[in-house]
Amino acid sequence: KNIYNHILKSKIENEKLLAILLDPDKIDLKNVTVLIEKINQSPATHIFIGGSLVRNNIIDDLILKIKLNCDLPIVLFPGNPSQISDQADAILFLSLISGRNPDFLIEHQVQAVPILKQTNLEVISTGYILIKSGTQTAVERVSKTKPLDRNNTEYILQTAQAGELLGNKLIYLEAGSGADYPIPKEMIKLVSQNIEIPLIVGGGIVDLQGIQKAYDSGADLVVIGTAFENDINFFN
Ligand code: 1GP
Repeated sequence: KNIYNHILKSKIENEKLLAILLDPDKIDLKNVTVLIEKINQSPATHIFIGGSLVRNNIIDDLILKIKLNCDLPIVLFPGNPSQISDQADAILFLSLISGRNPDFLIEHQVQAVPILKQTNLEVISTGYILIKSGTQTAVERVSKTKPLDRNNTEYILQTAQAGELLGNKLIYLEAGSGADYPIPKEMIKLVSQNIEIPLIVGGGIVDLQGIQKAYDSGADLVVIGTAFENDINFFN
């Protein structure tokens, strides 16, 4: 159980981290070998697995297949408790603190406990903050919550700080998968400079410059989903 400690150590040593997000609904198990080959050639340090809605029940098989050929830590990034798999190494135990839907603030977490207690997953408490970034994304639709207004930077910072004070170990600034635009660099800067815990940034990052920009602004870990999904040679 040392995934969080590694993230913390990387933050202290200013070593930037990169997660590739795999949505089980968008993956054909037959293509996993090629996918893993590409991930192994990429600068990724973590694999995140999850989605807002996962309909196809391949999470266990997917993780087992990844583990055959890849040593990267596998972290669940679940949209709901049905996406928990004992085969992963850790889970981002998310609370959608930007929203005001009790299901995503605490009910899903309560429902997840009996499942989690039967696994060896490292549980990493994460304050998840959705920021309005163009047209509606899946997180907004599925969680039935309003993303925070990207112009209200003070309120966004206060939300992140509230998450930290509540004991979250990570803050995740989310634009939403496939968002029209990523989290602005000024916002990343403001939040990263005013919290002590590591900062994850994701959503709408479509090129390598976007990743670098997020790092330069203070992101400790960047998540790439759609761009890699659309082009497995993204990191070439
Ligand atoms: C979504 O932040 C992740 O939860 C990744 O977003 O698919 O836009 O890269 P993208």
